[in-house]
Amino acid sequence: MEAHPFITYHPLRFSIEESLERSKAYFELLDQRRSVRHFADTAVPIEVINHIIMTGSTAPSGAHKQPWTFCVVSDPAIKKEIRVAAEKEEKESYTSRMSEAWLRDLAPLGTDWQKPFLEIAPYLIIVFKKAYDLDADGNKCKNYYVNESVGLATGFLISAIHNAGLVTLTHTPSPMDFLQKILNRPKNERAFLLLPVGYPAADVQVPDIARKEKGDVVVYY
Ligand code: IYR
Repeated sequence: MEAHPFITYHPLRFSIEESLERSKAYFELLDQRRSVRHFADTAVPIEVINHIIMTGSTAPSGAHKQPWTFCVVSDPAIKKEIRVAAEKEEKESYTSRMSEAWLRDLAPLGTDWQKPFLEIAPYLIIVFKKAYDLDADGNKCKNYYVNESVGLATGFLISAIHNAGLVTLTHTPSPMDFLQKILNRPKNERAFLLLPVGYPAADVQVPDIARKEKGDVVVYY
């Protein structure tokens, strides 16, 4: 592959005081994020969703391959089809595939096999990972660190959703291959994560859980 020309990068520059202030403000912003399972059906402009998606797509990726596709579903018939298929898998998971220990770990979060948010949220964003790409002649081109790359893009996406005053949830119906079929995705794409996006239901409740303290997540050497 031909080398890219290099250009001068002009990074953001802040004083120490500004860095302190901005790093604290950004932490406080993201620390307010909660996974929300109850949505309002209030409309959200597609331009907001487009900005959010393009923010996700700024994530770093292996060899800059950007091995992701974001599918945005607002069509009620497709949302319903996804809900029916997801609930079928989830019912099976909750009643026989998940271990006792797993169900016990989930109990405080109040999840179950029913997923009404898949129809209520105005948008479902389904993130697909591309195991490989196809060039113009149909040859397979390898992608690298696909899970890491798509995980990073999804993280950026979630922070952008929160920043816009919207809420989401990382929904992981398992197995997820029904999404590839319903959305008619090419065979180099695999569903990675499903995120309902919208405004929260009025007076929405979330589990009373706390995040780990600094001493539990960081070690200095
Ligand atoms: N996929 C199921 C179960 C589930 C699993 C984990 I790990 C969670 O943190 C939450 C739910 C579901 O989406 O309900």
